Amino acid sequence: HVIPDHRPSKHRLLVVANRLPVSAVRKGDASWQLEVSVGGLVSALLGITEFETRWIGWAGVNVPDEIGQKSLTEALAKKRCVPVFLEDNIVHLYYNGYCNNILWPLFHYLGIPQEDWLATICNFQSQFDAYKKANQKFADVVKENYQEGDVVWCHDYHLMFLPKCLKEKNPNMKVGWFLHTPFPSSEIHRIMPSRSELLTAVLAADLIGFHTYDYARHFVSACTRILGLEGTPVGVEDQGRLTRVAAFPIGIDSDRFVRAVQLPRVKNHIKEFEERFGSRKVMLGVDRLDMIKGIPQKLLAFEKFLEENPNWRDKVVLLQIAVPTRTDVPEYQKLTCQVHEIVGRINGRFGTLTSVPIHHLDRSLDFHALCALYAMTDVALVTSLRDGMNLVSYEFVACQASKKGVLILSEFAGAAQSLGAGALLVNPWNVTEVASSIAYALNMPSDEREKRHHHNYMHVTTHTSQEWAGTFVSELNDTVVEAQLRTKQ
Ligand code: ADQ
Repeated sequence: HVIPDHRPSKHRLLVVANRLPVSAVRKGDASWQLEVSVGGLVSALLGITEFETRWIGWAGVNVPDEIGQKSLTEALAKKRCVPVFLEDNIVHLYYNGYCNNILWPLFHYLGIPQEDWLATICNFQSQFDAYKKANQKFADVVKENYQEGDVVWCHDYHLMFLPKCLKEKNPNMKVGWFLHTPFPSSEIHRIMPSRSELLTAVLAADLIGFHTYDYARHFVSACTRILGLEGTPVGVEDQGRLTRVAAFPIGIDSDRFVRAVQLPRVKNHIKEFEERFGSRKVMLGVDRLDMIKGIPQKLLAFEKFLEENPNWRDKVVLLQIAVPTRTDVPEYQKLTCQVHEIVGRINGRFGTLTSVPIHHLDRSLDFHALCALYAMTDVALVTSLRDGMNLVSYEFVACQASKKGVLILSEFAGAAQSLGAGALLVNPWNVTEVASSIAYALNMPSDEREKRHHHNYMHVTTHTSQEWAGTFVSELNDTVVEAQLRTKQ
């Protein structure tokens, strides 16, 4: 049957995410410097014109005093942002502890970090309590800002309890939840002491979204196996109430990248890089320095490639740009050391007095330099051990209209399901396979490169972030309207 369109002209969309898209630095008692960060989610939501968007999230700073809280709230209001204030000890247990030490590694199949697994298990309950408390704080702020008819879109593993908190307060609120990481096999989710509570809490939402069909399927299996609920082709049913579960693969604001490579500023960067690397082929890795990105595995594969292909040694360079994250965590510090050690070894083995095979940078690049690198690269190497989607692979493709370079992509990144036909898919744990894919990519005939690039370019430029956000929000709206009609019948 046809669902009547009950959508009013300009409803508000409340986007709730752990971090606001703005970072705040305190300049004085009542003055703040705000810096907007243009991440994937921000540009995705810029494309939604049907709704008036407001953000609710943590500003990333501890503001214990009322004067500060009031002035920051006022400053952020001009950017359509509403802050959630969290005390330091809650942030420590909720964000560093439960979110990043437990959910992040488990959702990426890494298990509990080995170094402090005893402490993690002993502190589990206090971290979980802090997680629930933090989610409740987010819910309080949503409630204060909610107006009848608003659509509320909760994001990511930080806020799995939020749908429950929101629906308890207002069962009629339209609530959606989207996970940016993978949802693991139910066998992994089972490990979590809070496995049932988490699933039940998130099921309070009207619509649950994942990047891929596999993640959605894992989630439905977890609900059937752990909670004993019924999985249907469209979601999970609990005592007659249906929560819709579906795949909504994210994209990028491809126009922004396609246009950027035409800018004189970017063209100058490209020229500079081309002069610097001369006739050498350029391979590129751009990642946050995180365990899930498989940077050591990538380097080992490149080393094997150089070992097996002496003729390529002075003809190729790998640029690895790794932006540091969570630098205070020992596990991440260890990863940095490990990466530096491997880079040093490879450069020592295969470098010459005038050149080295790997340029490794521990930093982020500005947007224009990044686009220039994407545009002049011959082969991009994405070797995530697990990755919800991986937007770097999309950004690379969007910037390659003229070069038509090759994408080597991990089969464990969500992007493998959308760019798989154009990319060379690899298992990042198999360094021999990755090394031979590098050789294949560098030698690939131009007609094959063009065909593969065309496939990916069409995908990236049509499945954009704006389309992703628009589809999710309108499905959420329709899901609720449909459910209301069903209960009236
Ligand atoms: P991330 O794990 O951060 O995102 P990704 O999707 O690749 O991974 O996005 C990273 C973003 O940061 C890209 O826009 C990229 O340009 C930028 N970036 C990364 N390294 C950089 C560097 N060195 N310099 C400059 N910019 C850099 C999470 C999930 C992903 C999922 C996204 C979106 O882990 O799987 O695709 O959310 O849902």
